[in-house]
Amino acid sequence: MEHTLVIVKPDAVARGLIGEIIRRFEAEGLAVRGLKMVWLAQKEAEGFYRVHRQQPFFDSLTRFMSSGPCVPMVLEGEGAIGRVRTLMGATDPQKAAEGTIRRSLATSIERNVVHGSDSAASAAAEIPYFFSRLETLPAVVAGNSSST
Ligand code: IDP
Ligand code: MG
Repeated sequence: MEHTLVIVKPDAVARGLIGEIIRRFEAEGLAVRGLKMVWLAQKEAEGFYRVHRQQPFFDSLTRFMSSGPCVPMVLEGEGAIGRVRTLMGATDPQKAAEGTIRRSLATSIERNVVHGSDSAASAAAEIPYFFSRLETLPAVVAGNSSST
């Protein structure tokens, strides 16, 4: 079983889309294994998105991600990382495939309602950024390399 970090971003929380976004993942057979609401400080958003620190959109992105509460979660399933990326759609909602979460719900390339880890290495770094071992189920803590 694979695990990935998903975040319902502050734009989606403000628009009342938490349930709709979780519903779309659950409807595809992905299981919620960790869930919380947090309000990041900008420094914490900068830490999470540090790979993008040289990007021109970094300051705007981290202000957006700290503009209100967001809902990080751990999703579990066979091939969960890739499946979540497919269900989310491209970063730019105008380029996202029909029926994807971003195409259906996002309002701009920045305010694109959802985050999903882009690789096993990213998931392994991003899950513990938000979740301690007390806050996830045992299989999540064991990691993506586990055979369970
Ligand atoms: P991803 O979320 O599809 O993996 P990344 O390239 O990792 O996309 O970018 C992280 C986040 O930064 C995006 O989800 C989006 O919120 C924001 N972002 C990416 N590219 C741009 C841009 O060109 N302008 C503004 N914001 C952007
Ligand atoms: Mg990314």
